[in-house]
Amino acid sequence: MIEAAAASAQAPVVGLIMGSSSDWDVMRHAAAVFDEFGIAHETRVVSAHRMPLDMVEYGAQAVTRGLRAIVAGAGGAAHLPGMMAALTPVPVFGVPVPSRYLRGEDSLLSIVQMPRGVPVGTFAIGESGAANAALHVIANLAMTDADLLQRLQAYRARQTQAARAMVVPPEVS
Ligand code: RP5
Repeated sequence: MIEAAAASAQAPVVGLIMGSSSDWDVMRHAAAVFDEFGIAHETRVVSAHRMPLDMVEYGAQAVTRGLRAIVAGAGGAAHLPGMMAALTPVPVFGVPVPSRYLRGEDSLLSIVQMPRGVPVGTFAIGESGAANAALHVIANLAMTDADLLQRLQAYRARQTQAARAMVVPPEVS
C-alpha cells in the first residue's frame, strides 16, 4: 500500500521515485536540488518489477494527489520511468542509474528509447542527470511562479560567476 509520507509538511508537487533504495545515492542529488529550492516533494521506492501493483496505484493517483512532475530513477532494465509515464499524464523525467555491469548504458537506453506516444524526458546517467532532472522540473514550475523564476535565475547567475572566477591550472587550497 502506498502511504502518504511527504518529504515536507506541504503536499508534494513532485514525486521522486526510484526502483530500489540502492538508487538513492544517485537520486539524492535530485532531492538536494528540490530542498535547495524549497519544492515540496516526496521520496519513495516504487519498483516496477518487485511491486508492480504499487506502481500502478502510484501512477493512477498521481494527478488527484496533486503531483505536477515525477522524477523516476532506475537501473538496468529500467522500466519504471516508461511504465509510470504510461500510467499518468503527469510529466515523467527519467534518470538512468549506473548499473553494475554496463555502467548505466543499459539504463539510459531502456529509458530513452520510448516508442512514440508515451514520452519520458530522459537525462544523463548518474548524479548530473538526477540534479538536472530536478532543475528541469523547477524550470517548468517557474513558468507560472515568478518567485521561483527569480530564484532559478539567481542560481544560474551564481554558476556564471563561479565559472568566470575559475583559473587554470586550478589553485590547490
Ligand atoms: C533496479 O534494479 C533498481 O532501479 C536498481 O537500480 C537496480 C538494482 O536494484 P537492487 O538489486 O540494488 O535493489 O530495479
